[in-house]
Parts: sequence; C-alpha cells; structure tokens
Amino acid sequence: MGTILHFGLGNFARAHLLDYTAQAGGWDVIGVSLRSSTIRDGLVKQGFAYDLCVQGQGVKRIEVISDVLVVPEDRAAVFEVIQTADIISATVTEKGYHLDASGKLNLQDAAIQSDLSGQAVSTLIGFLGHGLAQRQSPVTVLSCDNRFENGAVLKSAVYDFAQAAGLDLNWDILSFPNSMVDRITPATTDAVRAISGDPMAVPTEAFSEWVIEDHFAGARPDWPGVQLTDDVAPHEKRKLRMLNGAHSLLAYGGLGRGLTYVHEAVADLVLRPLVTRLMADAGSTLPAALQDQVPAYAQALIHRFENPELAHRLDQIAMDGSQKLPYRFLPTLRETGSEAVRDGLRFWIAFCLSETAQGRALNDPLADEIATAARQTDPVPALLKLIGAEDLAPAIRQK
Ligand code: CS2
Repeated sequence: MGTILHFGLGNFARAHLLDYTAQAGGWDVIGVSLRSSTIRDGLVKQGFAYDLCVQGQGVKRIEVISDVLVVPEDRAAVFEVIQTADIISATVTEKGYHLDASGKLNLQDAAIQSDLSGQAVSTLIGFLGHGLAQRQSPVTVLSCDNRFENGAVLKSAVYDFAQAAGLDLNWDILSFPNSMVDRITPATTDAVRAISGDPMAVPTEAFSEWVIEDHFAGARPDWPGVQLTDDVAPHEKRKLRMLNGAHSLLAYGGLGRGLTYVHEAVADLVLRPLVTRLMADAGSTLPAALQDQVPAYAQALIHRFENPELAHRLDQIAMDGSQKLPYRFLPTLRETGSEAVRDGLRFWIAFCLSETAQGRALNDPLADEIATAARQTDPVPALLKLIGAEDLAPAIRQK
C-alpha cells in the first residue's frame, strides 16, 4: 500500500489523478486543501467517496481518498505526511506556483514572502520547501498542472524558495518528473448534482490522457493507460499549444461574442476557422515525429469541444489568463507568426478592456495590474507586458 499526498482537490484532480489511482488499486490519497474546508466538509460526510459522472459512460464511485487535511486548521499534519508519503502531487492551478511572467518563482509575492519564515505556511511551494528540508527518504514530487515542463518549473521554484529561506534540501532523494495531463472537467452544476444525487459529484468527459516522465524516486501506482516516457516535452507542447491554446481563443473570442459555452464557441462561424488555423499553426511547431498525428489530434479536439452535454463554460477557461497565455499562445506566435494566435491575443486584450470598462475585476491573480494597464492611454503594450510579450504590440495592433 502506498500513499499519495495530493495538494488541490478540485474537480480536475478528482476526475484525473484520483480516478487513475483508484483504478490502479493498492494506494490511498490524502488530500490537502490549502485554503477552505468546503471540499473536506462535503466529502467527509460520505466517507471521502464521490461520484465521477463520465460522459456517455455513466457514474462511477471513486473510493481512494483516506483523509483530507485543511491547511488553516492543521499545518503540522501536512508537514507530517510530507515526511512519509511515497508521492507528493499537486493540482493547484497555474497561479498556485506564484511565478512571474518568465516562469521563475516570484519572491516578491506576498504569500511566498510570508512563507519564508516557516510560520503559518499557506502555499504549495512553502510546504515543499520547509517540508522537504526534513525529508530523509526518496520521494517523487509530481506536478499535474497545465504548465510546460511542470516538474522542472516546480523544482526550480522550490529551489529558489529554499535558497531565499536558507533551507538545505537533499536534492539526491527528490525527483520532479514532468507530466502532461488531459481531461476536460467542467465545474459541477446543480444539474449534475441532481442527476447523480451526490452533492460532491464531478462531471468529466470520457477521454483522458496522462504522459509522465519516467523518473520516479520510489514506487508508483500501476496507473492504467498512463504513458511513461523519457521526454514529455513534445506531448506537453501538443496539448498546451493545441488544446489549451484553442480553449483560450474560444473563451475570449466567445465571451466577446456573447456566448457562454465551449460547444457554442466552436460552432461559431467566425471562431471555428480561427481555432482550426490556430491548431494547424500550433501543430507545425511540434517535433517532426509528431507531425503525422497533428491532423487527427486537431480533429479529435474539435469533436471533444463540440460536446454539448459537458456544458463547459467559457468564463471558467477565461480565468487566470495572465498565467495561462504565456505558454498557450506565445510559443506558437513567436515560432510561426500565427495570425490566428494574434487574434487570440486581441480577444484577450478586448476582454480585459471591456471588463475593466464595465467596472468588473477580472478573475486573475494580476487583476489589479490588468485594470491599471487597461486604463492607460495605450493599453496594448501595457497589457502585453504583463504576460512578457510587450515586444509583440506592433504586430497585435496592425490589422
Ligand atoms: C482549460 C483546461 O480551464 C482551462 O483553462 O483550458 O482546464 C482544460 O479543460 C484542460 O487542460 C483539459 O485537459
């Protein structure tokens, strides 16, 4: 029996890592909620089991969580499990890493600053820095967030944190494999709760994919269908640039056109050709070995996006754009000059401007900076600067 300590028990983790781990058998998952007790409070009433409502395949009960620790209630318990878990994994979303636009740990970030002391730790990076400094035996730290080279980025964030905090980690016993995760998992709606009867139900699509760098410090579950490989980068690029890049274009373009759901945006006569173009351009940046898969992958993505029953909201995808766009849009744009990706960026800028003009704060860790940039006489370079792309302003302006 092995144990995974997992940070971030949102819907995605419950539809992906936990489903795979339940299927593997022989392992349990201790969840960590960094902020609120809501998920623990909901799950504890039902013995930590919940329904996964898989589109077209019915409902399956996932019974793999053995406990959920809530950080503000008991930090010591989290530090304790960091010493013994076989794998420490995370789905804390892009902003949970507290990185700057260049992908380095933002040491000026208030939460990171406050975590350096080791008192009242509140971030994943703070827990890993202080916790792993005490760790005696090998452990795998597995990022399952949507970010290019997620393992390497996490390792360097923990390294920078440890340096700044004066902590000494034994890097020889730690491994941070990169991974590519994929399963479209919308937020739970009342309709889903009503159909399944489980207030903690999670809706997801039938498709799922997981490619992990084969670099574990110790044991791992026998996850069914997982592809272990020496080099995840091509798969990460494929997924982030094609799927997530297309998602972001549909989100900002669709909201600008008054739409609500992904399936509506992908059927839109203006957006559909753009998204097809974006995927082709993104596909052209992939390594030669993947080129022949690009058309079929793009077609399969369109098909997944067309699924009306998932009811995947565009505003869910539009969240945290400042954290997502640097690796969803910029590599394709820089490598190919893609006009479709430029349109995607124009949609993001239009979204920032219109939300600010209407007095609404964006759902984004840089919401204040975005509002300030949007109010400038020349907002385009100011907004692009926030995602490390000020130099692209002339190309974005001309149309
Ligand atoms: C989406 C992703 O919310 C978003 O930004 O693009 O959550 C997407 O649904 C997943 O990465 C699919 O695996």
